[in-house]
Amino acid sequence: MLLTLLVLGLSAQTYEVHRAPSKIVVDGKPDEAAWSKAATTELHFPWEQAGAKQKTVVRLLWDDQYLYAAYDCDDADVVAHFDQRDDPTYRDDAVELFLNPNPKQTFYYGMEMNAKGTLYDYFYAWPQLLLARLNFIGVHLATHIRGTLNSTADTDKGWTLEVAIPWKNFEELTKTLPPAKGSEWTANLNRWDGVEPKRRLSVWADITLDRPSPHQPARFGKLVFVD
Ligand SMILES: [Ca+2]
Ligand SMILES: [Ca+2]
Repeated sequence: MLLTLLVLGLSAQTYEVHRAPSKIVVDGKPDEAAWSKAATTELHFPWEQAGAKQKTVVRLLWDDQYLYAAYDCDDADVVAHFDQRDDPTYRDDAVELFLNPNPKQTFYYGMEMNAKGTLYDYFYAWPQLLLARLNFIGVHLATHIRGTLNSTADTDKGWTLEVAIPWKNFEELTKTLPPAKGSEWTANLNRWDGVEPKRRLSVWADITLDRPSPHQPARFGKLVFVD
């Protein structure tokens, strides 16, 4: 029993999503006053992989229209090439947002976004079927590179990403949108950093697989929506 509690305690990530107190402009720079009201959380590195352990800080906010996310990625060499919707952006420098609005089941929505601001989105009827034909409607997404994209001639500082997702995109899994205060979704927040053969996955919720993978909805962390 004690061991079970310890294991659960170690795995349980919880993040309080605060309401944005003022307007956010989705321009790739999460520097609006509203972002200072968001809790910060840092991704971590459960697996041994090649490539540097570069820091990623994530923040989430919400308002009547949107769920917002901001990623701040330290990165000495920012690389991204894919530029079409539903391209395999996870092979570039990319961040991911996996969202399950109804944790009684294990289907979820995935968004994988590279440093160019290209979106690969899908509905994952876990584990049987990944439906990439699902395209979120009305998403605002932008990135800002602190350095030079796709140039190895210099040393970059990093990149940031802002995204705003209209609530209606989650209506297959919940009718309460925006979420009622105190309601709980589950999620994972991830980053693919670098390109093969030197690339590394960092995650928010450690999903305890032997191999690097962010997909394991039973092990996602918990988002709690608050004022
Ligand atoms: Ca902004
Ligand atoms: Ca899609």
